[in-house]
Amino acid sequence: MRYHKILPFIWAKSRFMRFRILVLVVIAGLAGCGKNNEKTPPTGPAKVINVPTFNADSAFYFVQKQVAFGPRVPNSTAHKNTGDFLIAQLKTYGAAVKVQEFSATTFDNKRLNLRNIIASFNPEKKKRILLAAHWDTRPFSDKDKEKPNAAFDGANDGASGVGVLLEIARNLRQQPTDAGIDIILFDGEDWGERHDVTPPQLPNNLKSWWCLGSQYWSTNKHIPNYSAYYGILLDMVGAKGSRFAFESYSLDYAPSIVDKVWKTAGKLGYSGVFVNVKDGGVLDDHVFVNLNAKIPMVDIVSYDENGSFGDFHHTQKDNMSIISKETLSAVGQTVMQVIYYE
Ligand code: AHN
Ligand code: ZN
Repeated sequence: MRYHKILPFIWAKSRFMRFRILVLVVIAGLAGCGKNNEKTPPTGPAKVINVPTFNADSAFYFVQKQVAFGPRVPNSTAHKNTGDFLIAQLKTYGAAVKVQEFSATTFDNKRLNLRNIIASFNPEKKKRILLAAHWDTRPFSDKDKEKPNAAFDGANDGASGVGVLLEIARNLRQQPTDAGIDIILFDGEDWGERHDVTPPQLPNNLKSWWCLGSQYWSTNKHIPNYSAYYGILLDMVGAKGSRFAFESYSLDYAPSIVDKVWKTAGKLGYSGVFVNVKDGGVLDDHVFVNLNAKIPMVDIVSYDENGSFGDFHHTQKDNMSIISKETLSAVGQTVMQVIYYE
């Protein structure tokens, strides 16, 4: 017996014992393989957490599902039905859902009935992270040469961020995070002034014609003394070939969160999507969360190389044909990695 010199402690006397040891070793090995997606932490002490795998097929389905309701233009039936669907879906994932109803006036003097949808996971936890996206669609594709007045699908602008958050919510039911998570779906983000008009003067209660839902929520929080450790906003996170640069309001208000998110993306292999490039500021829902609610929030928002939102932005081309599972995955897996390590 040559082996018993090398491995004396596992070289059992009888063939039966050797077989039992072999079975135990195989079982232990298989148990180890069952853990999926084991990653080392992005920073700090060496705790290892199994972060679930973000399912891009599921996220894509959630984007498609919203688009199938029709353009989610405030005051329309599609908008009402989509809101009802989102509330019901978040409840199935075990979240405590609050609906904040309010109305607001637009630059073109329409009175809108709006709903912010707030889904809380583990509402008793003190340490909270806020994730957000807008669920409404712009009422006109004013950058479209042929149809500047028609509604459009908003697959990327609106539905993509919500699709990623629904897929994260689905994972939160199956595997909770240590921190409490609040998902806010803002309404009325996208009825800002047309690019071809000069808007009227703003009323006292508004700082912009854009972002009506986040302006309302940040000055009328669903829980009066609500705060969060930090927030992450997702806006236009589904298009093929997207790239996410450092957005400048995010850098101003929440530089350490920008660092955390982009470093995490890099470690997961998404540095081609989350680029380490500074870009301009986007007046988006995170600005009002930072300014009014004083919660440091970053915006993951797509720019092309020229600092614009892509040739499909606010046109009829913003439909399912531009949605990419790779982009959805890069964003979803990065956000999950970040929140499961808190
Ligand atoms: C402006 O264009 C002023 N803000 C971009 C916010 C936005 C519009 N996000 C989606 N659609
Ligand atoms: Zn938009």
